[in-house]
Amino acid sequence: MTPRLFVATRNPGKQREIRALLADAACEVMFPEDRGLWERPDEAGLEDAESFEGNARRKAEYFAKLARFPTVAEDSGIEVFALGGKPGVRSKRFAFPPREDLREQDEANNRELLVRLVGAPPERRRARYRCALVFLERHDARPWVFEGQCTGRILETPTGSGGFGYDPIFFSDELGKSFGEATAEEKAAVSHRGRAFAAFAAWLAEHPL
Ligand code: ITT
Repeated sequence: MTPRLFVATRNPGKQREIRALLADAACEVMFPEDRGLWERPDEAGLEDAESFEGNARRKAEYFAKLARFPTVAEDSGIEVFALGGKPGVRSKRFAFPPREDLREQDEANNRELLVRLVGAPPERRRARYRCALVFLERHDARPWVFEGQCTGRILETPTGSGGFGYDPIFFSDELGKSFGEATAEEKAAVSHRGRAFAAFAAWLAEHPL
């Protein structure tokens, strides 16, 4: 039987990317809704650690306990160097606390970041995306951590409609265009998430579930 891997994210943009990133891994990928795990009130306080790794670890432990399968969780976000790394671990709730309507949330976050950088020259718009991924064989097992990042700058206006979140305003150094303009494959090849999951997939190939 194909081993199953639980992926602890409810974000549809992440789910789409992670499904593709793990397409060649020898496992069946399941998300919370595939296990009938609907959002509970205690999930709201899960992500209050001060690091991406800390948040990913808390999500992985929480869901591994509920799902009872080997579990991977990731926490990610964008850091603008001239803003001291903001929004960072608060990327999702930069403009306001999390809302049901993710599209509205993403647009408000992008507006907030653009407002904070009004008039800033290119060198003050430098930024990076970061992703920390934590894998747990069981909820109380030793955590395995994988990380990825990619650099770029914040554009003055949103460009392109691909990806999700901050993608239309993130101009990738490596692609020479925004993640909003990139295809899913182009983004996956250089993105923070693509890199973290590539490292995890290589590890999985050596440590089958
Ligand atoms: P889960 O916790 O359920 O995984 P989430 O949306 O709450 O989903 P995070 O707490 O990790 O995810 O928040 C990450 C935020 O950072 C996300 O809402 C986006 O605004 C932003 N972000 C992360 N990766 C991104 C990417 O590849 N493209 C655009 N924005 C991204």
